[in-house]
Amino acid sequence: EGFSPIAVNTWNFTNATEKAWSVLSEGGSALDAVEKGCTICEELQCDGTVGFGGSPDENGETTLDAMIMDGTTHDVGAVGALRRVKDAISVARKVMEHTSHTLLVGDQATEFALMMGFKEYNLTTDSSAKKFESWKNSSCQPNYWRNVLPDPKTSCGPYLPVETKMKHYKWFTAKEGKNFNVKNHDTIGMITIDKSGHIAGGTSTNGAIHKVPGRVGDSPIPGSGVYVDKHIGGAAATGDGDVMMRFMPALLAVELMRNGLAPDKAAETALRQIASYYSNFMGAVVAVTISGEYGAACHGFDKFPYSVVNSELKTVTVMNV
Ligand code: SD4
Repeated sequence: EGFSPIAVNTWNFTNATEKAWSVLSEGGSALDAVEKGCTICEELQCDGTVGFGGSPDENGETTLDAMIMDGTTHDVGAVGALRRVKDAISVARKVMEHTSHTLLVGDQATEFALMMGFKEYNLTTDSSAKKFESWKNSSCQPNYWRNVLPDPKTSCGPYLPVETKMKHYKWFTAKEGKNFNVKNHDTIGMITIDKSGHIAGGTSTNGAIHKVPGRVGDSPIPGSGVYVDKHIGGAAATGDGDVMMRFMPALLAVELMRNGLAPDKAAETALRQIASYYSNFMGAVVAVTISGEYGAACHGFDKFPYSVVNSELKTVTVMNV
């Protein structure tokens, strides 16, 4: 039984799709395709939201989340809040291949990466330093705190380093506070299927801009950022990860396809589930069946472009939903 290779990823990150396709069309594996494809986005700093030099946290540091999943073995490797190493999805693959763990985080993920031969870099660039400075100097910074002084309604206030917040902020237990988030939501999430029918999923992101240091998003969480099952297909999610990871939309989309839903309907239903609790969340899901049907849905975005290539399309094509 022949499978027809396909690569699908979130957003119009076509260089990544192109790279994955070049691996697949040379007979390479789904895992290599997804790793190499996502790596391209890490190198190109796709939209400033993948790779080094993007989304500085409240201390100005860029940290990375990434995951890789092998749909044939159901093996997963992931890193969360990876510091000072650029190659997030490749480190995730080493976690999968050289440990029996699923997720390593923070400084110790960095130590693991260095042990595996990856190089240490400062992930700050002129551009991320500028974003941090202008956020710090604005009178009302969008941020992710809630129920906290000085203004519990918006969490607006003068910039304070996190240590100072810990000492001097007053914490509310009431649910009156509302966080005032920035919207920067451009993770790469990719599904690949190779000619032997192996399916793989990958994600890579620098997360949410101005996040509280230590924050890990949905992208390195299996079932949330991406999920693949050799019998059914795969799905990947992008968007407001703090909310989305509470619903495991990638897992849900795959399970809905198992029950016979088409990929676009499965994606839409997974997002509806989230919207029933968080009507204002922003997010999108792409989904693919093991036989190569694909589709996507979004919520809260005007439109959501995603990139696809298979042997019918021949060239990488951007679809819009
Ligand atoms: C996160 N989901 O860390 C990621 C951010 C993102 O498109 O861009 N998603 O919440």
